[in-house]
Amino acid sequence: EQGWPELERIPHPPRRIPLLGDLLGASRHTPLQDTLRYAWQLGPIFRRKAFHREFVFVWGHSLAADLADESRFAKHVGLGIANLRPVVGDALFTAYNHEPNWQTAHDVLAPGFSREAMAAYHPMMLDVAARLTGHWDRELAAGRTVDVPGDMTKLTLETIARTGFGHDFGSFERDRLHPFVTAMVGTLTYAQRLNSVPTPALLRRAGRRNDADIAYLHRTVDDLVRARAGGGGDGGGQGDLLDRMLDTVHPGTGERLSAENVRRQVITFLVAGHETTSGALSFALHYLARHPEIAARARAEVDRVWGDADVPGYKQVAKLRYVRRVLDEALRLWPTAPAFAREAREDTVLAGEHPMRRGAWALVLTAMLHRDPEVWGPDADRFDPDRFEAPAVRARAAHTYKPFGTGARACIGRQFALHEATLVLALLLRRYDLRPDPAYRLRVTERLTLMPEGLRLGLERRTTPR
Ligand code: MNH
Repeated sequence: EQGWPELERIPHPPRRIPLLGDLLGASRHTPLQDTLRYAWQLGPIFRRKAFHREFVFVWGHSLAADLADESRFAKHVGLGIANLRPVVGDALFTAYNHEPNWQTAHDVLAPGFSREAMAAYHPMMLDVAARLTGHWDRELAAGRTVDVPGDMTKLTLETIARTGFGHDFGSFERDRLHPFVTAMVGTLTYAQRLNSVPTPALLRRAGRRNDADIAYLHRTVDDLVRARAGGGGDGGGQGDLLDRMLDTVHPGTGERLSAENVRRQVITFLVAGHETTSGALSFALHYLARHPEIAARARAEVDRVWGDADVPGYKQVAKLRYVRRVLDEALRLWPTAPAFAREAREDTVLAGEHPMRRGAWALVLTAMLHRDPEVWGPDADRFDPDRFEAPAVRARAAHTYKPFGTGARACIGRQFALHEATLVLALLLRRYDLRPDPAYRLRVTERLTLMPEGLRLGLERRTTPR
């Protein structure tokens, strides 16, 4: 039972192989990019079969807009997300819509993403950014190029750990990844692999390593919580995410988050709060290095808005409209969370054409929606931040740009990510000229998120005008 009574009307790839369905021949390392190739061939809605299950994919803008209708559709927790539940259970990202802890945690944490909270995080974000530029200055002095995705991942992990939980992983002071990151990436990779095998039994060894990874994540977070509860931790007492979770009693229900739920939320924020932002920064830096004229425009804006200030104030970040558009455009071409799933709340008809039963679901392929030629034109593959100038945005149909998902379950960290990434891009543009490796061709790796593989940039310290 697929929940799509007229499934046979939805196009599918020509080659249908028993058991493995359409997945045979697809690389297990790039499932998203394989699906994107099918999308071009098969059109705005299509299906693929794997292990006797049909998966429906949607990317046409009118279909995607209909799925954004919150009265008829909601987030679907399935596939990769459901596989994360052994790690993070009913925390924000992985909660089923009906689980009470979603609303409780959402209400407790929402003020942690308010404008006031963001202003309080701003100086901490500057501190972490200074560790990045310190590292880049040293690489530059040693005549080395920099590892963009690696360093952006260190930056964003340190930022969320510091602002959220007053914790310091010391990422810039180590040669290798912090074991927490290794364990986190391990569980993410395992979750993705679960999607490409018919039964977890085939991954028994990897499953044991996964159990060890999860145990390590739990231990680390429990230490962090204990330190805070004991009054320690260098971010304690200033209303960060951890304080809120430990202290807040929900005003409506009188509920408090359990210790187990807090653990799940901390892991969720450490994961959700860094990979995606790191990818967004990395893609943006790739395009800035490739388009010197765009980098020059962005830098001119930074110089104009920041003036002589050595470091920008909180309000000077939101004024960087063009830098922000560079980021928007990077997230259009490579939305680092490249898809999200929607399910029917009741029996309904998708876009007046495809009947769906209650609970039937589809994946919205954001990465394709963002290149729909009917919305973005025949040059949709071209990097052009001007697409996000206000008149162009106003002229565009609603629900055509969804890097942060949609509806009640959209990204709670959106403003956080945009503030952090805009700030860091601006600091880097102000400090360095970016020199791309002319031989580099963009290759995109997939874990649960997208990242430009092997991207290294040369740097020159900028001398003029400051
Ligand atoms: Mn984030 C949900 C993308 C940064 C914390 N995030 C989502 C969703 C998308 C998304 C898409 C919706 C997924 C779905 O519908 O299943 N998030 C991003 C991107 C960036 C990002 C592209 C950076 C760029 N996210 C962040 C940051 C944080 C964060 C930073 C935390 C500080 N995101 C979350 C959480 C959720 C989420 C928590 C789940 C929200 C909910 O379901 O209530």
